[in-house]
Amino acid sequence: MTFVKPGCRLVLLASLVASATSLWATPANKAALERHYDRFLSKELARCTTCHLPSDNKAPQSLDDFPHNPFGQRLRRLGMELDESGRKQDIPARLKLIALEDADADGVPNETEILLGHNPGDATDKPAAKELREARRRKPPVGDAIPSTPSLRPSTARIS
Ligand SMILES: [Ca+2]
Repeated sequence: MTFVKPGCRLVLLASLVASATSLWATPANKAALERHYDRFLSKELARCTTCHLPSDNKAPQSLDDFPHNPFGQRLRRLGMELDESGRKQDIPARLKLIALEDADADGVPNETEILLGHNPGDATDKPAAKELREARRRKPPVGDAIPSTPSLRPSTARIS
């Protein structure tokens, strides 16, 4: 049996907790995304690939084996910025802050893409012009939490 000094045990325990936290962060963030958009989130977006690039790695060792797509990178970077400034940096707060941004530069705001079932981190997946026209015509249901977000209000939506 290997002897580990008490001080080293604490460091070892801290590093194990830190690595476990980073491994569990993605499922927690995915769950937060699902809670935030609730029934407005399509099944296709209730997946890791909403924030991460697809991977064929069957034996991942860390989150580095699952790089972020542009949307995931933006969420991650914003979380670090908010944390450094001591502001609330949970997933709902971050999603609201980048709702009108266009992470994948496909011309459609992040939240518009999400609500129309398209990946905000994949420029090859974006709503067709017809979907955007129909979305502009729809009035948000009264009393729903999600339609109160600015990107769904016809006067503030930046759908082109
Ligand atoms: Ca997209």
